[in-house]
Amino acid sequence: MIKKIHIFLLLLTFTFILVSCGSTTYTVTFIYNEGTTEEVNVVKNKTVDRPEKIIEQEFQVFIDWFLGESVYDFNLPVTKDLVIEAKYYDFRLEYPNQDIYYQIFVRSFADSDNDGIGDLNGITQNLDYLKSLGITALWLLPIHPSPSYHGYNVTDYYGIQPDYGTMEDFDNLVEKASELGIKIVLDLVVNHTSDQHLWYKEAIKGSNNPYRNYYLFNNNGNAYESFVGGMKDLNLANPEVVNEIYNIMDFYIEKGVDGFRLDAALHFFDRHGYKAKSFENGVFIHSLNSHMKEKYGRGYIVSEVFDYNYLAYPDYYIGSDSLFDFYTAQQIWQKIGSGSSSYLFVSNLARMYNDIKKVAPDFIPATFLTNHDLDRLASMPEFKGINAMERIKQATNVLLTLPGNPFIYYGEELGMQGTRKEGVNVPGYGTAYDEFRRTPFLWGNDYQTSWFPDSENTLTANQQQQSKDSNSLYSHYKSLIEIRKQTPALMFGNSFIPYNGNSGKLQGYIRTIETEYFRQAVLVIHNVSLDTMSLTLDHKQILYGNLELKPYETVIVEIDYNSIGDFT
Ligand SMILES: [Ca+2]
Ligand SMILES: [Ca+2]
Repeated sequence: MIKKIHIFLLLLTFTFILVSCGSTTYTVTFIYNEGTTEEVNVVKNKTVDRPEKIIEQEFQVFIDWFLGESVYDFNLPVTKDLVIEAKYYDFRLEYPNQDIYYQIFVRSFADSDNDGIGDLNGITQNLDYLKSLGITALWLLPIHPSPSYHGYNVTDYYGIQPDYGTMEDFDNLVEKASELGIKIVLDLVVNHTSDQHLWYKEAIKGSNNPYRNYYLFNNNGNAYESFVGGMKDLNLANPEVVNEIYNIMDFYIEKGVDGFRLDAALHFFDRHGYKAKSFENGVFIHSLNSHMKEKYGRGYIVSEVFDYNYLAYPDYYIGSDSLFDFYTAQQIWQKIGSGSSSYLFVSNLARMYNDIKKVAPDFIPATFLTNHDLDRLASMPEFKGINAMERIKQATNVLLTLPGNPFIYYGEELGMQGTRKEGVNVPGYGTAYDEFRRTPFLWGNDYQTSWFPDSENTLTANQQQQSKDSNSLYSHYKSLIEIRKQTPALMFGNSFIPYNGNSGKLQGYIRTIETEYFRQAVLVIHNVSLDTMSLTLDHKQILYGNLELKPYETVIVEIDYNSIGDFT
């Protein structure tokens, strides 16, 4: 009892002292990212400690703690309740269209209902796979009704190929992908339609039909076609056709799609006896892109100009955010793959980048190693023979350290094989050509499709196997993607400065980024030779690899931004 009285008196005294000294406390509220808050009580006229933890989200860099518009001074005594907010530089806001893409041929990717054909629900159910691989955006090959297996002759731009599912399935995919921060870009095939499209069925009824001018008929009544196989070129000079295209774009942008891949842009204004000029195609793309951006304030256009010569690329950048970089792809095959004239690799790329930059300073090259119209990388002669896997991995290192948006063709992360075969008869399928470049993704589980009997990948390790192997190509992709995402100088912007130590054995470049709050310089060096190369570099940290480069290895180091001049 006496003890209790003592404690009571002690408390009373303590309270009295506190009150007599005027020692009130104030609440300092720290607001972290996404509204997470933490409250700290501070005695009047004392200082508050700077929080130790900083919550950075993907593609954000912490700037500082702000009281209102000013950086908070943690040396100041606290004299009232305060709300101090963390501010971040968000690269996503500055570079809204820079992503790491995964290109999906829906028919071959993932089958959700066991009919052997890949479908939209199969993608939705494997978004966790894509998220874990690290990609941030998907390009879906055509998803609309079409008489062909590949879908590039569309019969209804507002429908979903029944094999692939329904419009509800598509909406669900967009919603679920968006929840994971994965964008969706659709193949917009408007150079031509199927000859089974309603517009064309009308157009052939006679020269007075209202749809006649949707196509390019000559005096003999033949509609122009850039490609054989029931694909009739649209008349893109007809404002009614342009309006139809605007409506298709609006329909999907309003569904939450993030942009479009323009198929066959090289052929937009071709007609009977006339080859389109790159300039007029570029200006047309500009009209589509500005329609989208003016109406919705967002969107992304990546154009397919199937040309290994880059001279026309600047014209296409008049209207495109991105252009598929066939030139760089070929440089990678030749100079990384087969190793011919490797000493020219970086200087060749720099020359192209500089030419494009004059026209489009913010250009985003859409880099790739291969796609649905090309043989698989692992099947190319350039990537066969000695050190084949090392060279495939180095090609991956190049892809994931160059400027722009890397596009990974599904299955490349597994090193799938596939080559075009010229009209061979495939038992159980029929005559096949490009199907071998577009074969079922190797899940090794129930999602694997079976619409085409693949005979080229019997020895390729499947996804289940490769995900358990830290040395697999899949694991390599995953780690390089992770490094790119965590390194703003690699992920954003289009800087590319040749390294001054380039030779026939080493090819390197510096990637930089500079913003008001953050700057970074990263040096990437590829050993393109069969010799082990030991490097001595003054660096801040090694992001990947090590300075003793074995044949076809790559090292990525962060260097002091002020020392760039020492390396260039
Ligand atoms: Ca299916
Ligand atoms: Ca055309």
